[in-house]
Amino acid sequence: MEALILVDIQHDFLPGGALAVTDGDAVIPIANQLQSHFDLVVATQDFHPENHQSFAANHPGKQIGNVIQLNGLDQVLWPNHCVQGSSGVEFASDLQMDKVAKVFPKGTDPEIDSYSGFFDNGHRKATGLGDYLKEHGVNRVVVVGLATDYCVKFTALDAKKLGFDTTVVPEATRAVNLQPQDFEKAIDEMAEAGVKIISSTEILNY
Ligand code: VGL
Ligand code: ZN
Repeated sequence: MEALILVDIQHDFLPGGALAVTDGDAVIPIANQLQSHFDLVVATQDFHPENHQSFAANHPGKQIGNVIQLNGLDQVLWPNHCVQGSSGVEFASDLQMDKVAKVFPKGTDPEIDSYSGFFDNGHRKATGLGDYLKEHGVNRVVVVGLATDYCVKFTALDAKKLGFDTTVVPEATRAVNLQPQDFEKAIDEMAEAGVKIISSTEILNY
């Protein structure tokens, strides 16, 4: 059983959004095309309360991009984004959602961030995605979405650690690139961890 994991394809990560990823909307048509090639499609949703401690605005005197210590973990400070109840938290309007069997919200605890779709950044609590995939007999996952250097990377690394045969399709991802090489670094880091890196054509032409 193969599952496609759509990571955080939400308004706030698209051009014009609160944490816009350059060219983020380019992932949508590929994500849509890929879906019919999978037994199961699931999505993760960055889903923060207004008082989330990853927001620079909740730390007077701190700037976006600063790194703080949050409950023992390094935390990059972001603009307010994907706030529950806001339009920015919604999935991209052009993203096909009818095949998505289940949505896994993450980042709901104000005290800890959650880049991975499987666990928070401290690996303290699971979202349920890992158990869900295993219950559905999934042994292989393909990860696409936003952003390559944060939520895609940590979702793929956790999938691999959990024992799934894990693939990332780079052209179906875009990076935040706080540093200019972060996209390439993220791809290299995933490859070194045993994540397969392939082109979407390898799936679409199969
Ligand atoms: C993400 C930064 C903060 C992501 C989420 O989806 O990659 N990045 N929250
Ligand atoms: Zn977030």
